[in-house]
Amino acid sequence: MAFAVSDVVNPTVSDAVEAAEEEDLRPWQTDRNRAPVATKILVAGGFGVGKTTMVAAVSEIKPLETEALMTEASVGTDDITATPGKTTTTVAMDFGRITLDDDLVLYLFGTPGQQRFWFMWDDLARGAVGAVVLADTRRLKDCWPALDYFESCGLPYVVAVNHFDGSERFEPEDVREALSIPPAVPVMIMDARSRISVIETLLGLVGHALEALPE
Ligand SMILES: Nc1nc2c(ncn2[C@@H]2O[C@H](COP(=O)(O)OP(=O)(O)OP(=O)(O)O)[C@@H](O)[C@H]2O)c(=O)[nH]1
Ligand SMILES: [Mg+2]
Repeated sequence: MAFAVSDVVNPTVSDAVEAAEEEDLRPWQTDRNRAPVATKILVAGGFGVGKTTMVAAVSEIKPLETEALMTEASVGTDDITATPGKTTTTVAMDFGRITLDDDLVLYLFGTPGQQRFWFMWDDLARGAVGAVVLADTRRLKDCWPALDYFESCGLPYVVAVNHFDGSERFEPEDVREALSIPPAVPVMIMDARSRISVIETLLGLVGHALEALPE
């Protein structure tokens, strides 16, 4: 019996410890003299390009994910040939947070990839300082709607090329040319699964957004 109880209790305790470790308080949360700059960043791009993966890879809090299982109803609508292992999709948004330096806090909002949820973009974009548009070189045109959207609303953005295993590698300048991305917009290679790689992209976006600010 005791054995059975410890079986149940142990995972709960370790889960709590893990959660506490994950959600360690940052200096800006404990020091009243600090006034961190809080910024909202969007993570956008086509269906299954790695938006949820990117937010989860970098978030210092347990990310909010709104994943729903994909059913047969999505066959013919959502193309999973490039990501055959994909069984879920984001139906509202992803949410995560990262403290970049002690006084710069980024709140990351991942958009839903399926076209039928694009009506949410206006709400998600409100108040954002910039966006990361993820691109998969096997399906570059999937990121056109996101590029058009940020171009038309004037929100600073960077393009992050998320190379999937087995896909052909391209240089950032090749992707820029293929997508006709303006010279001022940074194009970077990123691995959405790697925290360091995602942080590099976010730093690039913050720098680009600061440059875009009026003097
Ligand atoms: N090999 C590889 N797989 C990746 C990479 N990024 C994401 N994946 C996988 O690709 C699949 C899709 O990733 P998601 O993060 O769910 O993509 P998403 O853009 O959030 O998808 P939607 O919300 O449905 O539009 C998952 O199975 C990930 O594990 C990557 O850089 N390399
Ligand atoms: Mg997602």
